[in-house]
Amino acid sequence: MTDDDTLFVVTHMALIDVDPGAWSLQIGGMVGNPCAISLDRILALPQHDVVSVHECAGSPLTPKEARRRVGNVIWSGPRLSDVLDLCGVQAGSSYVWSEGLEWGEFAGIRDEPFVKDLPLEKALAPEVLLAVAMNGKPLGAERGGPVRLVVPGWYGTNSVKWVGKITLSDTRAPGPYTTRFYNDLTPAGPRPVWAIAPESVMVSPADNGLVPAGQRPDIEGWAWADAGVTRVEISVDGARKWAAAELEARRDFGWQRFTLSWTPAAGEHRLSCRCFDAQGAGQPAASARNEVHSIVVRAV
Ligand SMILES: Nc1nc2c(c(=O)[nH]1)N[C@H]1C(S)=C(S)[C@@H](COP(=O)(O)O)O[C@H]1N2
Ligand SMILES: [Mo]
Repeated sequence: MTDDDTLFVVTHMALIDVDPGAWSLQIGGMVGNPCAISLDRILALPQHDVVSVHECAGSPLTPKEARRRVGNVIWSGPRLSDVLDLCGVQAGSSYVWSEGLEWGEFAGIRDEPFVKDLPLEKALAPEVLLAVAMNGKPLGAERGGPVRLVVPGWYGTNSVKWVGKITLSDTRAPGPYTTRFYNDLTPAGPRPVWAIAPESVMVSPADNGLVPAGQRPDIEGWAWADAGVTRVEISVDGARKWAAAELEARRDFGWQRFTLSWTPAAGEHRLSCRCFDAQGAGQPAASARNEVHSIVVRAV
């Protein structure tokens, strides 16, 4: 699990400090009963814990760059579906828009709130929370408190901090963060940056680190994917031969530890790892946010 202190903090426009006493969540659009929900009502609903990997998809201006800002945390709060039930979702609605309370400028765009959207099916999934706590502590201001959306299994950009407004709609949200940014170009057309693609990173040994020659140091790391990871492979010869690593089971939507022992000869070695998810999808070799991770180590 990743500490709040070591987890990355990202915002496009501004960090804000929201007064919990003054906060309320406006829910409108295609609902039977538009309403404002206070923090007390959020806290009175059944609370759930979900372990989840939390990963930034990287800058929307350079979407193919691997940034690997990632951690693994426990979110707590009521299910978004329980909160939406208070307002009665109308038949025919198919997207849930969520909006942050902050204002500012990003990439030359001004006067546009941070609005994201989720297909209704994902929004109603049991893992999607209006989180009030992370790692057992109330959400701090930088983390998006008092209440933020969390969408386990999907990139961090979908987990709207300082959420103040939720709108049910039969279309995707029209703002820059859903239309202009956060759409990957694929042969089949633009694809929203939603579910996390398979990814793996080695954390030990360290890149450019030293390992003892002739002994059996473990190669260790983390692998994750929205669909769950079923196989991790490691190469110790510059991505020519691959061996299957040992892989731990997933807890909720968390990342999974992998390990492999090897006996390096003295000299320099290029190590790479790659993983495959439950649907057989793997990682691109290059030019992708989830490209194969490689490191160089020297055995002495
Ligand atoms: N209101 C709001 N929510 C937001 C953002 C933002 O700019 N404004 N950035 C998103 C992005 S891109 C990421 S990666 C995560 C980062 O969450 P963290 O700072 O808690 O790690 O918040 C998401 N939620
Ligand atoms: Mo992000």
